[in-house]
Amino acid sequence: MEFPLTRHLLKAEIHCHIEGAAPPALAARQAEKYGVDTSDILREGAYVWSDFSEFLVCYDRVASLFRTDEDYALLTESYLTELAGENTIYSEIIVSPDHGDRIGLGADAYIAGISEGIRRAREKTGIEARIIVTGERHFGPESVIAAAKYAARGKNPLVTGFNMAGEERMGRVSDYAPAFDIAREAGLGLTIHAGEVCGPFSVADALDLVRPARIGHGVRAVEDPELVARLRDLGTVLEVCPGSNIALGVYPDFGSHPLRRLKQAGVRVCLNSDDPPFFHTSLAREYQIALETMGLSEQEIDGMTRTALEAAFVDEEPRGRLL
Ligand code: ES4
Ligand code: ZN
Repeated sequence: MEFPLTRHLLKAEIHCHIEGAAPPALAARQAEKYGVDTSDILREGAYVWSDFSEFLVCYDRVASLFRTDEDYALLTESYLTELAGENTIYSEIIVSPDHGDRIGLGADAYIAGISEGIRRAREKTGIEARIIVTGERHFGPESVIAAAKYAARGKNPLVTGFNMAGEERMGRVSDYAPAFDIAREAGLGLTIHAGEVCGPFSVADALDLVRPARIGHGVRAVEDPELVARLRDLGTVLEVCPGSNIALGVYPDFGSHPLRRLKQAGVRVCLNSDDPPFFHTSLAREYQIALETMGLSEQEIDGMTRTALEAAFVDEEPRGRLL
């Protein structure tokens, strides 16, 4: 879909899950290639799920349809090429070595495929991208710690950060803090999904125990004014994904989404697509909605793009060139 009102704006995002970027048509082709029945998760060209738990199950099923490094190279290349076509200059891709392991590909080949996709897209379009290794919270603390150890080995220069995604209601942040200690020690940028499904306590725990530069979502911090002030004072960047929040029912509509309130309170925020085809969105659509429905000016939107690039886990080159 075209979003002409924001076509001319440069865009950047720092929160998109690689398997979450798979269009349903591509997932269907993969399922056919590997002879997998997907009638329960793919219907009439759309993913089928009804709440956050079902979404996570659907996500893991879609991930299991990508089985070789070339499958991942093609997925990454097509996602980044589409983004570049919407005037996007930078993307940070969230990847989970567990998904590589679970289909028997292995984490190295999984990340090599994604890196190859980045290389091809950069060559074709000039788009820059980096990789954020993530642990999936619902796979348990051991697996999140293993993901951090994997990222900390530092074998791939495109891997610049560590994240935790998945079921926020599982366990407490303290169970997973050792993973972030490992990643911090290795010099990786830290970000964590918090305050998406759970309330302000989840964001406070993340700040206390992880000390991340950024938080994935974090929007429910708005329920606690003192926490909002703390985020503002720390300069923590919230990777806000409005379309994701609406699709998952965190807020009923864009009018009640807290992006603008957080921004006006002085919290650093940026726009992201999260799992675009799962949530019937794209980065361009998020930009368009911010402009048309959420009451943000072009100048404010440019400011959010700048925030994403300032907060990117990337070296001074290319940051200086992109900013
Ligand atoms: C996710 Cl929207 C969301 N939340 C938490 N974990 C995720 N993994 C992929 N998308
Ligand atoms: Zn996410």
